[in-house]
Amino acid sequence: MNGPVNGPVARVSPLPRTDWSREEVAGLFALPFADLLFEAQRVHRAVFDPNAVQRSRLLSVKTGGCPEDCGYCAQSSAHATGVAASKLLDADAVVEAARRARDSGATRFCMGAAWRSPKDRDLGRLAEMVRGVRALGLETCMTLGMLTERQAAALAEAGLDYYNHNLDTSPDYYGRIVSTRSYADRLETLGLVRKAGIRVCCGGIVGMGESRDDRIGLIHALATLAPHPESVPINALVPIAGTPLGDAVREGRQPAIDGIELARTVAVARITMPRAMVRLSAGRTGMSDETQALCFLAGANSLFVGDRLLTAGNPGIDHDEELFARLGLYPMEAL
Ligand code: SAM
Ligand code: DTB
Ligand code: SF4
Repeated sequence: MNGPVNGPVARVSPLPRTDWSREEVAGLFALPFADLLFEAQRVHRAVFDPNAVQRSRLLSVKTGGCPEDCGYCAQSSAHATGVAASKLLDADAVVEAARRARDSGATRFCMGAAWRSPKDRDLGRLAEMVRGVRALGLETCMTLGMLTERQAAALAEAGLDYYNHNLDTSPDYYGRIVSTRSYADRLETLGLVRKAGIRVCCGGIVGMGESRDDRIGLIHALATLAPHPESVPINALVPIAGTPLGDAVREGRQPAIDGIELARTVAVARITMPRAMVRLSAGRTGMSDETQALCFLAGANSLFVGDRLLTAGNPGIDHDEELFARLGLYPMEAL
């Protein structure tokens, strides 16, 4: 018999555990696909309405010219990607974009900046953005790079609901994708965000040439954060021309993530972090509707909507409305 029914499955519970062993996470990944999706559905249904999907909208509030060398990123100044660097947007322009996002059905507005870390002098304007977006009745999220304790406290004071800071991959593979910061740096900022009382959005990217073991390592790292991140974005690499990781895919040296392996990753995130919003994040333009449907079945319950992520494209609202209708999905009300 293939399915270790008395193995990892027996320990699965909708109550969040943070003591997952690597072996348990590996055991989940190794389950027959139907058993894995069945467990993911069981956990998902114990915690969430399985047909409700939360919708977030992204805006790049400061684009390009980033001093970090993340091998996947269009905005790193280490890569010639053709993305022009721009200054931090005015708060008014950001709030206007948030209003449009709200009117098109998003409940969370995520503001991203291509920084290693914010400058203290930017905090006033960032706080103004948070206050303005919140006043529209939207949840707020920012992703600005590494923070100091004081910066995290200032963002919390402004009312920031979520901070996005991804671990991206396993601790073992991390050095292959970024050299300008360490896994420990990421964990430190995540700790400061938690300490400031801001909810954590933390996930990773698949399809960067990592092994199954690295995907296990990523989910293990996330699922042993205590408490778990409230949001877990699972990004599929968007192969950006001019980036080392993007070019490897574009030139056929590296395959894109397999849809079934992506769905497995989503399912293991769902099972190990039952109360998290698991977001099928970047890379949906490269996925079939069937792959996305598998990911919802595997427990994804959040998406980025709109035709743009930060710099890359995203399926537009019309396509997503049609997909929702075909699958009988509906928007999740603000939590
Ligand atoms: N500079 C900040 C940072 O790195 O934390 C915030 C912005 S950064 C663009 C946010 C996240 O987007 C990254 O951590 C990465 O996980 C994801 N990302 C960036 N480029 C991507 C790509 N080409 N494909 C998939 N995910 C990507
Ligand atoms: C996350 O995990 N994915 C989003 C958000 N957090 C900030 C970003 C995706 C970026 C995709 C590439 C781009 O638009 O340049
Ligand atoms: Fe900079 Fe973030 Fe892009 Fe890395 S992922 S290069 S830190 S914007």
